[in-house]
Amino acid sequence: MRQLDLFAAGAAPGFDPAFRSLVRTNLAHGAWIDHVPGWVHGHDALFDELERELPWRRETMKMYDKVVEVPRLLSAVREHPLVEQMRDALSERYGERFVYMTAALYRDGNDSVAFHGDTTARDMIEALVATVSLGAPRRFMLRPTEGGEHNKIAMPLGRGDLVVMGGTCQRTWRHGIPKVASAGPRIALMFRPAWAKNYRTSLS
Ligand SMILES: O=C(O)CCC(=O)C(=O)O
Repeated sequence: MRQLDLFAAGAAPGFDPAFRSLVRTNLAHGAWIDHVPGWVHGHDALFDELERELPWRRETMKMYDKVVEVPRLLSAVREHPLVEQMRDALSERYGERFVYMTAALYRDGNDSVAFHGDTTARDMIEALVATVSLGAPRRFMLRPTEGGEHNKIAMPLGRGDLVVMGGTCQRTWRHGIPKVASAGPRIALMFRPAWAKNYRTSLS
């Protein structure tokens, strides 16, 4: 962790441990979303540091009979004092230890993640997933698992926003980041509890 780099890049990053601007939205079917706009301040410096320093890797996935590249870069996050402080604050607030910290880098509008419920969590009655968005905002979309085509919710997330998906959200809703014509880079910093041990981006 290169502390000096953080200060050189602009305002030193930090976050609001009191979650003062938190707004909860109850969705249908027992799902909910907590949104804390601008939870992280100095987010530009944190974005720059993580983009530069994390060991980003490419993954592939099977699509029909082809193996294609996953359209974003992925990394585990370890031994980062500020990210660990965020994890501890989230664990305390939500009463669950967020042991797995991972990151996804959406390099531009071509990078995306399809609608999904997280592996393992989508088979659980309830689960928590917290995401901090750094960099250029992207549209985070939600729709109910069943019949959600005309019932979509869009939230632009970036610049230090925190979102926590809870209740039945992984099972009864699907979430994703669609491709767009043009977008700056964005990092999603994700915090998941012990159930995520088989989640692919947690393993490296
Ligand atoms: O980029 C995001 O905010 C969502 C990422 C996500 O859903 C995932 O990696 O499972």
